[in-house]
Amino acid sequence: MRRLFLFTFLLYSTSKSLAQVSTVVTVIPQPVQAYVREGKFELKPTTRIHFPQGKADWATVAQYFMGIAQASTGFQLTGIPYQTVPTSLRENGIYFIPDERIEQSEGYQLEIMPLFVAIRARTAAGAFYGAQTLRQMFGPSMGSSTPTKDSAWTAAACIITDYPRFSYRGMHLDVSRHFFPVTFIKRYIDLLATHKFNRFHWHLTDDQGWRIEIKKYPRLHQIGGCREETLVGHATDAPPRFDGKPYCGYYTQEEIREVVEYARQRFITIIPEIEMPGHASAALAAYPELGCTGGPYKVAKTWGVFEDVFCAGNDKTFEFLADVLKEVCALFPGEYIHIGGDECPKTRWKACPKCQKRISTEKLKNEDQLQSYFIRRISEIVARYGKKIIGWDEILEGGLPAGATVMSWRGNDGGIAATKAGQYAIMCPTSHCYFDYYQSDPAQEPLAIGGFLTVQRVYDYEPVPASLTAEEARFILGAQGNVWTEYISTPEQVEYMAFPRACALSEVLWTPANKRAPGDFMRRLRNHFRFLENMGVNYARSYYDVKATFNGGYVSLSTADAQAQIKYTLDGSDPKPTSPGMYSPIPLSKTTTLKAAALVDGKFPGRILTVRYVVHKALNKPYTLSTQPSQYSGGEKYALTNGSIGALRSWYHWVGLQDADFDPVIDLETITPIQKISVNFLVGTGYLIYPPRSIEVFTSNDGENFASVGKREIPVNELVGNRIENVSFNLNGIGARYVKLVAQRYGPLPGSNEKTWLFLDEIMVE
Ligand code: TNX
Repeated sequence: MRRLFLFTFLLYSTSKSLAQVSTVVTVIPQPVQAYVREGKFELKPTTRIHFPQGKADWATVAQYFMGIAQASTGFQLTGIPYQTVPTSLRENGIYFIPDERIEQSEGYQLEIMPLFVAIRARTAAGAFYGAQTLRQMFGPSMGSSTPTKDSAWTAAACIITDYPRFSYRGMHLDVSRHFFPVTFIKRYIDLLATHKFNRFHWHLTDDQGWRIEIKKYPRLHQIGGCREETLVGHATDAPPRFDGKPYCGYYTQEEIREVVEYARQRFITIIPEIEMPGHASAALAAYPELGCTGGPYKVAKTWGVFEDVFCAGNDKTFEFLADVLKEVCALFPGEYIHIGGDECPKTRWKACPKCQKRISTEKLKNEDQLQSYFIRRISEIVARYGKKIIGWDEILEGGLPAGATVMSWRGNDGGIAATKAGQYAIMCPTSHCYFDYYQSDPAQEPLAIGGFLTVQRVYDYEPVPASLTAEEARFILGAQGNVWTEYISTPEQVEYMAFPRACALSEVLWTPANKRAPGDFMRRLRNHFRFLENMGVNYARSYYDVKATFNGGYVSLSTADAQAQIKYTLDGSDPKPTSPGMYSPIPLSKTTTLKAAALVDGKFPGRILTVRYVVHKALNKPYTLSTQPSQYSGGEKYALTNGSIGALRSWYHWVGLQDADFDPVIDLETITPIQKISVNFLVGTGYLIYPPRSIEVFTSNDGENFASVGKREIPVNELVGNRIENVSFNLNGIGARYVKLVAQRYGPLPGSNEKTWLFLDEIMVE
């Protein structure tokens, strides 16, 4: 036995002299080290799966692998427990072998040889990750849950040494805003396990629904688990519209246990989140005596932050939460309970005699310290049940309780502050980890909360902030992708938002930083897409979206996938594989609707881009502006005359000024007859984008003396909502060299000092 062991270990060390060939290994996340060998292993109906006897968790891993392999191959594989590690590995066998010499607790060595496969690991978790790698080595067909006949079940011979970079590799799912059934939660867990995630943060309570049964307080799921109706469209749309349908859902304790066990078998620890003191409307609707005003309260039916929160002055609140947490701690075996702590307005506490009394008796300075008091008390309660708390980075405000772990979401600062205080942090800044954000041009994507986060940007994420010392960096446990579901109402949409961004994050969390390579990741991702397809995952094809720029009268098209060929049309029809391909910029001499899509292996995997370019007399003409745009420049210097029209939800072509008027003076370079001048403006009051008060147009031949040729006051009666409006002026063929347009800003919001924005896209001169 020893001999064979030594022999295979020798192989590892001599293999270092071989060139490391990675193109055969298309696994995600990328393993630490992979050496390709001659030949391949073939899985046959007669292949035996060998695993150690008397080790329940190892048997689970072997069975898990057999389950997957049988589902996709249709083979009835045989599992054989062994008593001692066999002295020689038999032909046609896949061996799971406990091996104390593997250093990392989640590490493994996978040896795929033409005659056998060996997965060695110190723990069953390591063996599980080895099995996941082996599964991907068999190719995309191994993702299928129904037998596929036409596949050769072979894996390239190789030796892979692998272990994770971070110990906390998390994905989150909000089941409060929308509820997802147990069947989907299990599937989500499977998808996480496939990508070697080991934590599932289950966001179980929020304003819009309490989703976990608590035996002592049945009204939580009975009342708190139901809302009257749900907002339709975006929270910034006005007037708000509702669907008129009650929306209910919760998990029984039995279901929770079932999910916990399912996750355990996939080496995933669940972190349950019970939100407090804010995001508590659903709990207050069920037990109004826990709020400062006593209610009545309603389960929220729209999205946002709500002022009614748990009363911090009432001891009943803590008794109630202690009872709730007792049941929660008993259900979830992990060491952590997430207690929320984010976005807790202090309005009610300021006006609440009990809260104010607490502030004085506890000698607290203010409501921030009352929040800190609240969290500290809860952390003591959780400690009594043998657990530790995680909280959103707001738990730093007013003092971080000892032993608490910070989940840093408003950038990296919360995480940095925690590590500097010698406490643990999990990173999930909105900038790189919010998978509820748009992943491509919002104009083309399904409605989402906002933001912009591409798969490439997720891949570029570095969880350890550069400002940390090596000692502080040890306190960064890892990172997490967050899937908030205000705008995600179906399992399909969860998959769409989570994948492939979770694939990128899995590599950020698993693969050593110096082995990460964006180009190679994209190459493997293309292959992995087929694996996801076979798993039936509704991943976003946004990666294949075509981007267009119109410059100097020419359109250039590009897509993130360098191997794709871009096909386009200029006649409004959908592109076909036989349509012209984009090889050099396309000249446009008249207003045109362009359609384009990326062709890969004879198919269009992504969306068809549709854009309208306006060719007009001011196209590409230079202009001056008194105030230059900063953040929203429309992408180029003369974006107001670049022929590109802005879209709702998309900022690409809009030029925005905050608290300033637009006053472009366009030089048409020669005296030009003008029939019409028109301009679009954007209204998005939720984003402080307001209509102009007025628009006035002037012309001139010398650039100094301007005459007004038309002025329009913009009615301000319909102020709310998101829309695009157009204003046009008929000039009846006046000849002029210079055109000046003055769009007067809306000005500060009445009753507040907030500065509004004004957004224009194009000044069209015809
Ligand atoms: C902020 S992240 C929240 C959530 C929202 C999310 C939407 C955090 C701790 N709080 O309640 O769902 O933004 O992106």
